[in-house]
Amino acid sequence: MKGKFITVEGTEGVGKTTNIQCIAQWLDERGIAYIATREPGGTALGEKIRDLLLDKDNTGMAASAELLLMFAARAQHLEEKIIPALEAGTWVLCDRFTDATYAYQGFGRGLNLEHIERLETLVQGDLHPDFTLILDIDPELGMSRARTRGELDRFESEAIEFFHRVRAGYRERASDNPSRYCRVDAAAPLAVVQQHIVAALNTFVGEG
Ligand code: T5A
Repeated sequence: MKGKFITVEGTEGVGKTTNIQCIAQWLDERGIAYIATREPGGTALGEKIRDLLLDKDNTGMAASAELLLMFAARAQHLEEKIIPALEAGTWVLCDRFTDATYAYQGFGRGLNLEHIERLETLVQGDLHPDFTLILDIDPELGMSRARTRGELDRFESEAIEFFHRVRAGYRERASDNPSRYCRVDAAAPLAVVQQHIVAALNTFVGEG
């Protein structure tokens, strides 16, 4: 792929949306062409699937149905948006990707990680992000930030123990593959968080 694929991950209210703006600015300053997108979502079909996934009326959704919907949205996203952009040399900046599936459906819901790996191979082949920023925060603090934005969605309505498992999943993935992941303490003041993010990006492109 000619473009680079950057993903941003973390538990609820960790500051992904806020810090994606910082990464977008870093790309703009270098004149790098990019698209910003998100999962679940990113395409018309994917956004409809997102609505189903986040709708808290869907309380009875089976964990395996949730997993398959995540990958259905991802398959569309890859074919319609991500792969064409990367092939054209455009960078892709994505708010969540498959690490979220391992963390939420694998570690959070307790689904078999090998099953997730098989779906990942089926849907992505050997395409993986080049750089993944994991914003790490105590879920209690993240949820207190998320609550300030209003009504909670189906995931945000989970018990706090769920998010502790999700966080542990992200940490494990980051420590297993330090060359792809950068874990940043997202409880720090925003300016400090963004200094770390810029330093990590500079290192990623060999400017650090
Ligand atoms: N999901 C997703 C899965 O289960 N499996 C999958 O495979 C995928 C792809 C939707 C849900 O889907 C699940 C996970 C999610 O539950 P989402 O909408 O991306 O995904 O998830 P949210 O975590 O809900 O995203 P949000 O946009 O709601 O939260 P953000 O973007 O992390 O947080 P943000 O930037 O809005 O910040 C929250 C507040 O904190 C402040 C901000 O100003 C804002 O008010 N803030 C800070 N305050 C102080 N200090 C800092 N350092 C701060 N950083 C931010």
